[in-house]
Amino acid sequence: MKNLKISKYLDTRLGFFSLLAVLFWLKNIFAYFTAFNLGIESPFQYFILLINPIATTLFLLAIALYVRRTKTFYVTIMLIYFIMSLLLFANVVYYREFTDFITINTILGAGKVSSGLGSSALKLFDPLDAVYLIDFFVLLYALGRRKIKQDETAIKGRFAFAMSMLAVVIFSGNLFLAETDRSGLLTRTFSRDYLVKYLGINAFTGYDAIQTYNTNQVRAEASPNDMKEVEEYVKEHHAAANPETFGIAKGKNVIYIHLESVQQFLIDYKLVDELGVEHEVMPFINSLYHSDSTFSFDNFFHQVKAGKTSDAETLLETSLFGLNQGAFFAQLGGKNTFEAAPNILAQEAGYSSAVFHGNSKTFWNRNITYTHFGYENFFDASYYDVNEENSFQYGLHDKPFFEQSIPYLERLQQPFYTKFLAVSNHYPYAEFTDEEAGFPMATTSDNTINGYFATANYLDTAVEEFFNYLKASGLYENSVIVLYGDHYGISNGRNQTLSELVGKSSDTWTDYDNAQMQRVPYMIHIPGQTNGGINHTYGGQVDALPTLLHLLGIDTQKYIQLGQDLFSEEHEELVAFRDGSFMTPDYTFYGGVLYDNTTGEIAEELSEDEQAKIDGYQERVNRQLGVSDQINNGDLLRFYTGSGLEPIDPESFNYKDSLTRLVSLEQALGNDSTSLYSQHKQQSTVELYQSKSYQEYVAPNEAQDTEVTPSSEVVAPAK
Ligand code: GP9
Ligand code: MN
Repeated sequence: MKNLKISKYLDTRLGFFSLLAVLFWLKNIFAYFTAFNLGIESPFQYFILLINPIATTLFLLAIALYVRRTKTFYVTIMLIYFIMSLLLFANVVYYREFTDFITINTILGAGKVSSGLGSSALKLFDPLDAVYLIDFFVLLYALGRRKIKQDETAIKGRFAFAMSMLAVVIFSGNLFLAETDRSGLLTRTFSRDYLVKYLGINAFTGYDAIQTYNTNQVRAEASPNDMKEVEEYVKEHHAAANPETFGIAKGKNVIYIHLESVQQFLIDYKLVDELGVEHEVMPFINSLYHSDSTFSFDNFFHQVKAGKTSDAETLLETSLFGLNQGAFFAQLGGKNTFEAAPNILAQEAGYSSAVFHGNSKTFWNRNITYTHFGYENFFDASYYDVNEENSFQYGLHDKPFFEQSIPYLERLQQPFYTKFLAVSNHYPYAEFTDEEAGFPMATTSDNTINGYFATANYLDTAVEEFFNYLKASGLYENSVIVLYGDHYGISNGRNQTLSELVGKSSDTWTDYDNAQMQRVPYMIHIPGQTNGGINHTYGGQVDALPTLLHLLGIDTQKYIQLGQDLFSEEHEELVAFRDGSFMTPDYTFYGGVLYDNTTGEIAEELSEDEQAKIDGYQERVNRQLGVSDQINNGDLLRFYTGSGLEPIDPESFNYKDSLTRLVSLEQALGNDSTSLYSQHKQQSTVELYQSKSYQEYVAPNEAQDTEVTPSSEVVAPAK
C-alpha cells in the first residue's frame, strides 16, 4: 500500500523532482565522505556539509519546473540532473589525482591536463565511481519503460517560482551559517576546499564561473599598449642600487622565514606576568635583530589586505600589491604571468627553488599560483607527518614543520631560493596554553591577545632550532636568511584592549596608533657581514624584492617592480597601505585622517606647502597602487619582454614526487651535485636537527628522551 503511494508520487512531476533531489543529495554526501578530504573540524561544520548541497540542487532542478510540455519537462530535468552528476563525478575523479576541485580554467584547459596524464588518465577511475552516473541511466530506463510514468499536468508557474525562492532562502541560510563559522568566505576565497566544504560543489563551480568571467573580461580588454604607462612609472620610480650593499650576498642561498602574524612591537617585547616577572617573548629573534650580521628595519610596514599571508607573498616575491578586494592569489595567481623571485633567480643566477608549508596546498590557491611564480618545488602538508597532536586548523606546528623540512631542503641544488611559511602563530592563538608552552598568558579581557605572546614565543623557539640546524649543517655560512612579519596579528578592533600592554592608554588610542601597529619585522641576516644594524628607513613589503635582488648582485632596472631598494639613496620614504592610506616619517594618513607623527595628533591648519606635499604623497600612493592593479587585472606582464626573461610554462611544474625528482637530479649530476646531501658525502643531515618533539612539549613527563646530539662524524660541507 505504502509502496504504491510512493510510486504514484513518483509518477507526478513534483514526485520525480523530489526523487532527483534526494538522489543527488545522497550522491553528494557519499562523495563528501568517501572521495574528498575537507578537513571537517566540528559538529557544526558537519551540519553545514550535510545541508550545503540542498539549495543549489533545488535551484537547478527547479528550472525544469517552469517547463509546461511533458516531454520537454522530463528532458530538461534529466539533462540538469545529468550535468550535475557529471560535474560531481568529474570532481571525484579529478580530486583523486590532484587533491583539488575542478575550476572553470581547468575545464577550459582540459586538453592540457588530460594529455599531461596520458595513459594514466584511465587508471584514475574507480569502479565505485559508477555510483555517480548509474542512477541516471536507471532513471532513463524507468522513464522509457514507463516504470515511472510521465505526468502530463504542468506545475503551476507560481509553485515553480516558490521553489526557486525556497532554494534562494536556503542558500542564504547556508551562507549565513558558513560566514559565522568562517567569515570572509566569499570575499577572501581562502581555498577551493573551503568553498566546497561550506557551499557545495555546484555553488563553488558557479562562483568560480562568475569570477573567471569577470577576470577574463578585464584581461581581454588589456593590450600591450597599456604597458607603456606602467613602464614609464617603473622607470621614473626605480631606485638605483647602493654600491655599498650591491652584491654583498651574491651567490648565497636565500632562506625566507615567514613569521606568521608577527608585529614589530613583539621585537624586544617582555611580557610581565602576574608576579611582575618579565618574560622575553622572542629572545632568539631579538638576538638576530640586534646582530651585526643583520640588516634590521624598524619602520617597515605590511601592505596586505584581504589576501593576508598570500598578499604578503605577492608583495615580497613580485614587488606588486595584492588586490583591494579579495585575494589576489585566489583570483589571478593561477592565471597571470609574473616576474617573480624564483623565476628571476633561476634564469639570472641558476637558483633552484622551493616553498615549505605544513598546510594543504590549495589554501590561498598556492599550488597553482606557485607554478606561475616559477617555483620548482612546493612541499605542502602531504610531505609532512601531520597528525592531530602536532597540528591545528592551519596545518603543522612550526617545530615539527622546520624539522621535517630538512629531508627535502638537504636535497635542493645550491644555490637555492626557499621560503618557509611558519603558521603556529596564527589567530586565534589558542594552541599553546600556559602549562603546555611554558610561556605565560597575558591577562587582558581578550583571549586572542592573551595567547598571542605564547604562540609567538613558540615560533621563536622553532626558528632558533632551525638556525641551530643551519649552523650545524654548514648551510648557514652560505645563506642569506630573511625574516619578515606578514601582517598584524592583533586586529585594529582589539588594539584598545592591547593598548595597556604596549604602554598606552585605551582612552587616548586612535587610528594614529592603529597605523603605527602595522609595522612588521624585516630582517636580512647575512652571516659574515658585520656592518648590519637597525635601519630606520620607512619602507614596506613591496620594497623587499628589489632590496634582496640588489644584495644578491642582480640589477632590477629592467624588471617591472613597484618597490624600491631600501638601501638605495633614492629610496623614497613613503609607504602605501593597500586601501590608499599612507605613512611617511612625518605624517600618518589613516582612516581618512591625517596625523602629525611628532605629536600623534590630527594635523590641522596645514600651510600651503605642507598641503601640497601631502597631496603629492597621495598622488604617488594612488599611482603606485593604480599601476599595480593595472598590471594585475590586465595581466600586463604577458606583454612585457623588456626583462629578457624566457616565458615559463606553469604546466611544466609538478609538485608531486618532488623528493624522487630531486634525488634523481642529484644522481644525474654526480660529482657536480651541489645539494647539501651530496656535500655531506651522501649522508643525511637530518640527525643534526635538535628539537624537542611536540609530544615532549605538551606532556614532558610522558615523552621519552629523544634529544639527539650532533654527530661529529659528519663531514663539513665542501666550499
Ligand atoms: C595558511 C596560512 C594562513 O596556509 O598561510 O594564512 P592567513 O590566514 O594568515 O592569511
Ligand atoms: Mn598570515
